[in-house]
Amino acid sequence: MLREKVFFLGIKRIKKVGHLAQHGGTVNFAETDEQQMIRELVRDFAESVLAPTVEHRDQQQIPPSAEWAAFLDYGLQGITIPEKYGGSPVDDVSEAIIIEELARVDPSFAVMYCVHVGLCAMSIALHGSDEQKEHYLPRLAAGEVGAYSLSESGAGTDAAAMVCKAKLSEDGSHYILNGEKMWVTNGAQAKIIVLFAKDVDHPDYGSKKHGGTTAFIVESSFEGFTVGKKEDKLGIRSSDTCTLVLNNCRVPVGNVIKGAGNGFPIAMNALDNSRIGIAAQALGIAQGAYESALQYAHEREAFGKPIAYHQMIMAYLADMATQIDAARMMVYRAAWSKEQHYHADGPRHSKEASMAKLFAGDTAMWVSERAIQVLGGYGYTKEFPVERFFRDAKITQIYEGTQEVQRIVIARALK
Ligand code: COS
Repeated sequence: MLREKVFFLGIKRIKKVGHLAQHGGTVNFAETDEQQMIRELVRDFAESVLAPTVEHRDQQQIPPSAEWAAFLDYGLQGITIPEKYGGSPVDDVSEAIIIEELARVDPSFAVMYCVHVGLCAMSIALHGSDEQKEHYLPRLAAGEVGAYSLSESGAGTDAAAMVCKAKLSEDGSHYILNGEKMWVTNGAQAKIIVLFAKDVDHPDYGSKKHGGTTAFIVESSFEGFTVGKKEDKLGIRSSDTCTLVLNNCRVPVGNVIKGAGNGFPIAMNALDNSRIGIAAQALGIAQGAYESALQYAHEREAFGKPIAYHQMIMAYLADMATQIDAARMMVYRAAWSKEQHYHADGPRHSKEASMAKLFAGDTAMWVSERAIQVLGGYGYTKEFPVERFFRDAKITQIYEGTQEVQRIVIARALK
C-alpha cells in the first residue's frame, strides 16, 4: 500500500500550490489531496520506522543511517530535484509538511532531511551549472547524503567573517582549500557538501566584507578533506554535527558554483529556503510535545478527575494548541511565498521565512516546556518524550540563524 503511494508520488508532479492559495480572491486553508496523502505517508514512516529507535539513538548519539536507508524507499529525498535529474518534486507546502511530520516523532531525522533537500540539493538545483546538476543531483536523488557548510568558529551569525581560504592551484585546475568549518549537520555522513570559502585572489577579497566568498561542491572523498570533532549536544543528538577540516583540500575548478566571488548571495538564498524547513521542524517538535501532554492529561487523574479537566491544565492545553495553530499558518504561508517566488515571479521570501522560523522556534520552546509542566515529575524523566522534545526545541532558536538574526532580516525588510 505504501509503496503504491510512493509510486504514485514518483510519477506525479504535484503542481498545485496548496495552503493559502488564492482562489478568486478568497484564501483556501484546505490541504490538497496530495498534501494529505504525503502527510499520511510520512506519518506512517515516522511512527513505524523512526519511533522504535528514536530514544536509543538520542541517548547514544547514533545517526539514523538505517532509518535513512529505509526512507529512500519512499522517494522523498529528491523533492527539490527536477525529474530529469532523478528527483520527484513536490510543492513547497508539502516539503514543510514532510519535515513537520518527521519532527513530530524524530527532530534529528527531520534536520538531516531538511539539510539534504533544502540546503544542499536545492542550492545545486538552483545555482549549479548543467554539468554540476548532471553529476551531483542524480546522486543526491538516489540518497547519497548532502550537507551545507557555512559557519566557522568565529563566523556564525556574522557569516561574512569566515576565514576559510581558497586559492587556485598553479596549473589552474583546482582550488586548494584550507581552514576549518563548524556546526556541519550531516558532517560525518555527507558525501556531497555545498561549502563556502573565500577566494583570496578575488578582486573583492579584503575590500568587501564578504568579498571573495565562493560556493564549492566538495566531496568527502576529495584529497585533503577530513571530518573533525563530533559535537556532544544537548538536543538533536541523533543528528551528527561535526567540524570539517580542509587541509590543502583539492576541489576541481568545475565545482565552483556560479563563479568565484559569487558565493555569499547563494549562501543567503539557501538560508531563506531552508529556514522554512527549520520552522517546520520546530512546528513538528511543538506538535509532538503537545500530543504527549494532551494524552497524558486525559489519562492522569488528580482530585478525582483527569487533569485535562482541571482549569489550569485546560488553559495550558488551549494556549499550546492556539500557539501551534498560529505557527502552522506562518510556516505554510512562508512555504507558499517561497513557491510564489520561484514559480510565479513573486517577491523574495526572506522576511516570511525569518518570521516563520522566529515564531515557530519560540513556539517549540514554549510548548515543550509547558508539556513538561503538564506531565509534572514524569515530564522530567526519559520515560516520556517531552524532555527530549524540550532539549530538541532549543536548537531551533539557534541554527540556520539565531532568533536575533531572524529579527535583523525581518527589520531590514520592513519598509
Ligand atoms: N538572498 C540573496 N542575496 C542576499 C540575501 C538573500 N536573502 N541577503 C543578503 N544578500 C546579499 C546582499 O544583496 C549583498 O550582496 P552584494 O554583495 O551585492 O552587496 C550580500 O549578500 C551581503 O549582504 P548583507 O550586507 O546583508 O550581509 P551581512 O554581512 O550584513 O549579513 C546577515 C547579514 C546577518 C543576515 C547574515 O550574515 C546572516 O544571515 N547570518 C546568519 C547566518 C546563518 O544563518 N548561519 C547559520 C548557518 S547553518 S549552521
